[in-house]
Amino acid sequence: MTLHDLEKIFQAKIDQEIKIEPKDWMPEAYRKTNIRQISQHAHSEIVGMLPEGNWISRAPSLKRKAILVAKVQDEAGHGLYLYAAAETLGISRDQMIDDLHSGKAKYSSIFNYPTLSWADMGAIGWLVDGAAIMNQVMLCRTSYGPYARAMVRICKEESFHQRQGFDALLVLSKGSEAQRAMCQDAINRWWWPSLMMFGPKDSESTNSDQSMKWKIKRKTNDELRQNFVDMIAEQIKLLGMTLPDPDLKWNEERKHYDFGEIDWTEFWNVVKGNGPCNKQRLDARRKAHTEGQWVREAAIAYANKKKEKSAAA
Ligand code: BYC
Repeated sequence: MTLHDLEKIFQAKIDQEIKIEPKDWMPEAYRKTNIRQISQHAHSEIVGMLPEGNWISRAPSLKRKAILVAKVQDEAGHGLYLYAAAETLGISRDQMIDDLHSGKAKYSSIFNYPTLSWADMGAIGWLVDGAAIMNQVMLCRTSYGPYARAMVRICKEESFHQRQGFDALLVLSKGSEAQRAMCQDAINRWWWPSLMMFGPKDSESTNSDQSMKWKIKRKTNDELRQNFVDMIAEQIKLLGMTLPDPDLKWNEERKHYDFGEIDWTEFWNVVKGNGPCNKQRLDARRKAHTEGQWVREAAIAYANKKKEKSAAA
């Protein structure tokens, strides 16, 4: 069979909604783009633990602390499912971690912003997890089987994350003047970076066309961003707060909200490593990896001992 035939069979499978599994033939570029996206997604989950981890010791009540600990642990779990899904494509966990630490692999721009107040925990849950779910619901139907299956479980947990974020903000929005101001300030700071999570405009998105043909992505960056704006523009009314965009307005003709221009210079600056917290985030990941070396060594030694014991029995 020629390469052309194999590619035709592969695309026919995708068109018939048959999932691609690890041992199936796939074009090298399909393998590569899945490794790129899934590993970047895994890195985002792990780096995403840092801004929220910052507030665990300062949560305002036992209840909020328990919720936040559970959420941050969930993010670690998501990272693990996703690293495992990427490993089925033939890349090792070590390689992926090295690529993150060396700055070769990207992770979501959103996690390079600081968490300045307790209200940021609410804004992250509501806006950041809200944006993440919008994108991830579509990924439950992505064409690569292991990625799609990982996403189903992740999405269930993300809905809880978004809900707890909205709930935290709702309480603040009904509180004192200072609490309301803190809530509005967090929304103001997280709104535009949340819109950037969906990636560059479709006209600038280098991977979208091919990823849509392969059904890795099912909706474009701009489509998902618009869906997110439409959802949040309604939900904010329940909080009695505002979004920091004077151009946000319902467009009766389009049946969507119009919104202002994103600062793309800021987006690319953060993606290229020059955001407010890029250095701090990578330093924290590298430090955790170095300090966890003994745990990995101990786990390997224990596994070897167990293997020797069962071989001797
Ligand atoms: N940040 O061609 P494009 C979470 C890069 S974590 C940084 O449109 P694509 C959570 C892009 O990689 C949720 N880089 O790319 C965790 C590409 O560069 P390369 C994270 C970005 O892949 C803890 C270039 O720009 N979600 O939920 O077709 C606590 C051109 O872009 C960004 C995922 O990772 C960005 N925002 O589409 C709370 C979802 N955007 O790689 C919450 C999985 C773009 O060619 N990923 N770039 O060098 C995706 O769905 C897609 O990769 C994207 C981008 C929609 C993000």
